[in-house]
Amino acid sequence: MTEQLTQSRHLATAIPGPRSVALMNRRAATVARGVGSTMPVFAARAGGGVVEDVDGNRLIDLGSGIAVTTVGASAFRVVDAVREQVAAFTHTCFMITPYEGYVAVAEALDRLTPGDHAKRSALFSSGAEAVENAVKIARAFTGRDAVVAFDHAYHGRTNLTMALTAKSMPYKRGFGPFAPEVYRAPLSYPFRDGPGLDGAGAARRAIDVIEKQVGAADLAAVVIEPIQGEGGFIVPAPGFLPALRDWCAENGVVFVADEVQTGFARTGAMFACEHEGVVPDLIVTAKGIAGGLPLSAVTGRAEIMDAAHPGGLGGTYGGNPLACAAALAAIETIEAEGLVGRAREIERLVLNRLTELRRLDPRIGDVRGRGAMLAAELVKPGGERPDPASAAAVAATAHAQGVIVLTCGTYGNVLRFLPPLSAGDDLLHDAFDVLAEAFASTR
Ligand code: PLZ
Repeated sequence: MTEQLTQSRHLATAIPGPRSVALMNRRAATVARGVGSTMPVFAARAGGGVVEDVDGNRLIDLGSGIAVTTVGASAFRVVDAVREQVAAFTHTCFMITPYEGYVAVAEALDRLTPGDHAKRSALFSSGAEAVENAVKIARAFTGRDAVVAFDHAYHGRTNLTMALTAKSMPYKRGFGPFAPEVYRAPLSYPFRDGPGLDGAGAARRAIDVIEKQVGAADLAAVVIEPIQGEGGFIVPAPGFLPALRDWCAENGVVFVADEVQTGFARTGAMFACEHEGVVPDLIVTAKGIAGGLPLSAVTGRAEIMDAAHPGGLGGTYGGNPLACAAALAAIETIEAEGLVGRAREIERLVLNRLTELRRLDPRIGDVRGRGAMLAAELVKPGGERPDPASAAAVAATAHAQGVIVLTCGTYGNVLRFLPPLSAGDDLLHDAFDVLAEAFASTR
């Protein structure tokens, strides 16, 4: 068992404290400035719903390291499993001498992902790497080149995934040329589409663009986040995803769900596609799969997955044994502790708090999300004009009071809430008390 961190917010120094300031100075002299950080605070320990910094401050974690530590940082089953594995062997390379953990993770993915068709999986290390492999596999299966991604999409920072990602700053500017044969279709964004455009209408709009500008005959895959993450926690209108899925099926196009951020209990279902009964051909997972260790996967229909020739998929570290041990323990934790249900409880608590805040603050134009993936979109009162300055001010005020909160969105105007599912109600209420004050003091 690991020592449990006290589950309360505690400010021992100003944020950042002197030790963090000293580490920030060392960092500035040696780490490339292109790598950013939300807060100038260095972590010492984390667990439950708390991150303790090097100055002894305990911060409430509403970020989970960007939706990774869904079971909590250092969840005890993960720690025990990794300890056991690290003592046995750290690496052999699955492509040289395989090991059981990799196979067991593939079996778990087979069991947990939507659909009861025959499936296969391949494991990788990062989300972007898995998205790239899903595209490789879809191209091998269809013999077609083109890939469609959506407005506001985020799929990673590698060359192909930069092309799939929509937002120029900070992800793409100056980093091109980008991979060819990537096309962009309009998303369903209910807050900005308005009530006139339902899910079916938004799907028709997207499909029209795809048919006219790409053509199904050349299209290998449609890649979509069932709820967009970095793009602003955008939940498409009901019917949008199923209509796209059906169009893909009718046209021999591989439907790829990027559940890197939404997967593994985060949205109050094991996978976000389940909320609309959508069964993707390929599902990409990462982040929450392994309790903080780097692991990602592509899982899907056996005939599609096996279109890639033997030796065509892999990588030195893909399905690293420590990461596989962590994944099995994280999955066991999700199931043993009923974390899918816990995500739904968190949804109720946080939505109540956000709805209350919205009544008091006209800058909150929209409150949305599912499970423990919730957001408030800030706008100039009375309209839809994005208000990124308010989002930044509220976040900075919360940071200073010991609450880790992230922003996102194409316009940078969305406050997003991604607590670990191991965070207790008292902690969440304290965090939202701090946020309420942050809203009041920045009005
Ligand atoms: N697909 C849906 O959310 C990663 C990125 C943070 P990697 N999101 C956090 C940043 O600024 O780099 C993400 C995602 C979705 C793919 C990815 C990429 O996953 O593990 O970061 O490569």
